[in-house]
Amino acid sequence: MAIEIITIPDLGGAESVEVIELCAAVGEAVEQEESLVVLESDKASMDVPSPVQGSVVKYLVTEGDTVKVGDAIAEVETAEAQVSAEPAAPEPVVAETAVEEPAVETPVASEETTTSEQIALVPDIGNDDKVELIEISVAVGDQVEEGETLVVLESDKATMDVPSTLTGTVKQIIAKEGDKLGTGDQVALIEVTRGASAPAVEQEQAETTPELAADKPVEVVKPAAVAATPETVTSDSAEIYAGPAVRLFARELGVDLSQVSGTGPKGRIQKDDVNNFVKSALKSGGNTGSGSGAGIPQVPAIDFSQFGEIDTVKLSKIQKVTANNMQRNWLNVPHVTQFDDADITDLEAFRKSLKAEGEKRGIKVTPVAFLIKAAAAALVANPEFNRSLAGDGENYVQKHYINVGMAVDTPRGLVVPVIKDADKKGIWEISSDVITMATLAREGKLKPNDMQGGCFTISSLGAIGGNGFTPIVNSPEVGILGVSKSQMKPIWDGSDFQPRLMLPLAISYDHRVINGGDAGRFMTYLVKILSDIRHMTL
Ligand code: CAO
Repeated sequence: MAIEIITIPDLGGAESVEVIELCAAVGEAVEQEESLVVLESDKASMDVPSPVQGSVVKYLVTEGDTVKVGDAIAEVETAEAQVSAEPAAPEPVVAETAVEEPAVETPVASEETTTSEQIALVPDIGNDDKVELIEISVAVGDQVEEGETLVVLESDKATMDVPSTLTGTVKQIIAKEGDKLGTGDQVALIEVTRGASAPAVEQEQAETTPELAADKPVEVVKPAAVAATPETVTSDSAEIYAGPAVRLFARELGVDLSQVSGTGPKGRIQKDDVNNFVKSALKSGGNTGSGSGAGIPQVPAIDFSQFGEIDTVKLSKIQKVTANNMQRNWLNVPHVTQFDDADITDLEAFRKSLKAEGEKRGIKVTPVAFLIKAAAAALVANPEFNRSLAGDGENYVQKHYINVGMAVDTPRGLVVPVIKDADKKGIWEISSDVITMATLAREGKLKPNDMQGGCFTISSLGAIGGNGFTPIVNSPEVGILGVSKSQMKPIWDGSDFQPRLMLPLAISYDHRVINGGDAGRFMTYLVKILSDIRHMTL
């Protein structure tokens, strides 16, 4: 048995084309010359036939992917060694070639060393979701060390480096930019060279089956489980089943294809579908773009270059998601924002008194840590803020756990890591969590799980400045605290003005779930415990 990696053959001049159909199911037998995938350029569709007979182990592309000559599209398991019928396709990949007289295609095993080709996989990324490959950090021929970054993945909320689990030379990059990868998916083929002291079992196996060297399966390196089926892609544009010509047509008309129903095979969107959509939108006076609908006029597209020099810069995925979420939350949530100042003179004195011990522990106690602790206490005391509206509009969900998110501004965009069980943690532990999460956020190494499960969010601009701002609720949470810069102010104590350090706070809340009275109580409680942190211990 051998695994053949099937690649895109010469496309007759087409640069890059779209995969519009996967023709066989995983596990299905394919004959030589039977179609594996259908591609579509802006001019024509073309079938990519399998150069071998076998069964499909895995597709390495999904519908909607853009591919070019030489890209790997599928793994096909063949019954015996076959020379690829497709001259442009690379030779079969061979693994663990501790063979004395290797076949021409197989890597060399000298007396001193054995060479094997192994596949580096995506390690555990913390959940079952597939995330987009946004950057390939190595090139074919590069020497990589174990732990060195092979590719970078980006989820809705964070980017993550995928380190190589192997040391060796990159022979082939199996994944490509735009692919959706999850734990266990294949990233790259690495040629690993080992010393002569290869394990006995490998030697023996190789000696007994030298003629099958080319038939041996590619060795898959940690973790063992490899995703066996192509996942449904989840990115907005990839979910849309339409060819590039139709996409271009839709772009020209300003049509958001996610709103168009396809009438072609398997729901594929055709040019007529776009035409009909525009006609019916014009008739009903609606809009055709990605605006919110509901009669909200769109901001017109403007060619700014007519006014001066400009650059157009692609938004990062996080920036796009943030933009969508902000618009969604702003339009869906009836916001009210309430303001107050907390007297943090004593709190700051206490925080500063912890400095020496903090240095010993290697932890900086930041103001945000106290705000998280105080918000957690306020959520316990005011459970209305620890609710979410249920999707049915008939119920709300009361949460009995307290997880507090903190907004962190990073070069890639805004992310909100979550401090879990903040009510059960002391200031040292919260401070340590804050530093860890903020560092991971800035390095783009947060895992999806680090950003899930929040009940309430804090957005602090205190280190930057400002008197106040109105934060947007991070729905489905119902409250968010905006913190501005503290200032010394003269505060009347009944007989004199006293210099007190006052911290401006703003709480925005979802008025569908929280009444003004609830918010007033929450804010008053928060101000009380920040002004006298002994209340936090009660
Ligand atoms: N008023 C006045 N000064 C403040 C302040 C406030 N509300 N909050 C923080 N500061 C001061 C701190 O005291 C600190 O000064 P010292 O070093 O002299 O103590 C300085 O500003 C820097 O603060 P920090 O960054 O150490 O602490 P933090 O509690 O503000 O934040 C952390 C901690 C890890 C969250 C932070 O480093 C960070 O990443 N902040 C990002 C905040 C952010 O991106 N906000 C964007 C929100 S967008 O919606």
